[in-house]
Amino acid sequence: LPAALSLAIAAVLLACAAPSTARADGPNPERLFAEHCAACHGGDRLGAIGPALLPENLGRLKPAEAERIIRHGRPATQMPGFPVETLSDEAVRVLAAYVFTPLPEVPAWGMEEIAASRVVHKAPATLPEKPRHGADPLNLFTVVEAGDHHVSIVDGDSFTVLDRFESRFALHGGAKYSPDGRFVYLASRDGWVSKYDLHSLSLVAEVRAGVNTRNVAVSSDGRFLMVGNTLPHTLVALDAWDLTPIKVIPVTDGKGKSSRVSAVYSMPPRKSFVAALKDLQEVWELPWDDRPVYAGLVHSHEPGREEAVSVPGPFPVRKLKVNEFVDDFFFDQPYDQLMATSRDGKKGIVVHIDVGRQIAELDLPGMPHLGSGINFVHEGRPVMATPHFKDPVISVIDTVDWKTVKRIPMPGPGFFLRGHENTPYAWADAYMGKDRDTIPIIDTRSLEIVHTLRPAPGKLTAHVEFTRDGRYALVSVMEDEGAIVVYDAATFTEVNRLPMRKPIGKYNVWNKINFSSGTSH
Ligand code: DHE
Repeated sequence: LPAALSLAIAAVLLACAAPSTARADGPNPERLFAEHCAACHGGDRLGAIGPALLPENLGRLKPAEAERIIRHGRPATQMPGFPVETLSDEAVRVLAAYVFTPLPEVPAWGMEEIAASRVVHKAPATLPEKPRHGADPLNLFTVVEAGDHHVSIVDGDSFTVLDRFESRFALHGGAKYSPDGRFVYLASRDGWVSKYDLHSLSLVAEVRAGVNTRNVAVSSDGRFLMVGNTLPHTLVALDAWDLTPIKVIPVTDGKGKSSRVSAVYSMPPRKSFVAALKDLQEVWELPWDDRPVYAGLVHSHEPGREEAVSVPGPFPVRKLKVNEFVDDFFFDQPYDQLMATSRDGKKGIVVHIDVGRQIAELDLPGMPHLGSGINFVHEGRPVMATPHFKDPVISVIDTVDWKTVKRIPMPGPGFFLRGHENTPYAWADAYMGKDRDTIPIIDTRSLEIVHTLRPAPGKLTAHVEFTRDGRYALVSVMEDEGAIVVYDAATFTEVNRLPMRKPIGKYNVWNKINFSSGTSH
């Protein structure tokens, strides 16, 4: 870092760590914020050294928890506690309420702001050609630890942690890999996209692609990332090489109405990204190939393979009209058809992507969580299974005639579901119910629960991922003093337990890059 910048950062850190001792006597939230929070979180609340403090970015944080953090701080971070001599109970309440108030208008976050935010930690061309660790590079797990905002890289054979590094605040959603499994891309709720090299175990580059981001997708040729934002209403294409922004695509209907992005995924067989929109009755397809418009240098990690050619862009948008506002979605395994839930969670629809419109409705009440769906074959028919946020069932749907094959009763409404080609079992959870410490295991042949695990009685347990061969299942005990518990996937016996700080998700390189039918997209 340049010395002047280091000094400036040190000054701000000092200001964060040593809150003003002047007692706040007025309940004016703007004044309190400016005095006590702005130095780290930005005067506009869009974040600086600390995260953005906007309702959209705070995820599931409750106001009472926000008050506790203001009063006591966040251990192992720069966030100090503010004692009662500094902030009265009323001032803490006012501040907590303030950060849950939406901004009066959507802030500008275009090419200029995105480009200016970019940090290159290591020039991509200087990265090693071979892994600097002895582990199987395709059987690594990226584990997102929300407890102290860290990421652990775990060897999927020895179950040891190869690296643990501080992430941006509140990473969310699946880590995404380059098609060769070498790089991992992480998105934070604050819009930061980070690129990490699994060969050298180091961060490569970071860029803030939005103020509030849903997720990121990687093109299957490894050249592009597409980021879906809810603030502002944009999709942002990045060069996967060093995260240079390529294009900001406003999400509008062309008639003055704009929309948040629900999620964006890549559809490898179609060489395109697909985005669902929360506020327009449209699904967007954005091809990354076949349109030689954006001329530039195509980077390659294979030495000597860089070439100056025209590469795809500027991501022309194909708009598919649907009858619902789409929130959460899922694909059949060939990526021909897309299942989606309506924003009110009462209905499901099927969109045929080639036909370009909705072709069926689904009997899916109780807010299905399609993003966690899995595909498998049941009695010779391709089916998908999904948990529901509101109903204690897993629905199994035939993906040819779109009829419900079965609703499997569960101990509680669940969040995630995972399978693998090499096991007949699908592992669920009861995240939203009172038995949230259980992992029910379903036999995909009988569609019955055949076993229930309770890895840490009384503690929230959810989200499973298999090793590349499907032999072991890794389960998250999602508490601050939590763990990844490794089970033999055939006998359901525990084989290892790694302490982790609220490990919310874990992603196996092989399963993700091969788009395993049992994992998320
Ligand atoms: Fe998630 C994935 C949306 C709350 C943990 N979640 C996703 C994805 C979306 C999404 C769009 C897909 C991203 C991807 O992988 O490309 N999540 C939402 C919501 O709308 C919701 C309900 C509210 C919100 O706050 O945004 C929500 N999610 C949560 C949580 O509270 C969870 C349990 C913990 C957290 O956020 O700290 C949580 N979401 C996850 C995880 C994944 C995820 C672990 C990746 C699942 C996977 O296996 O790929």
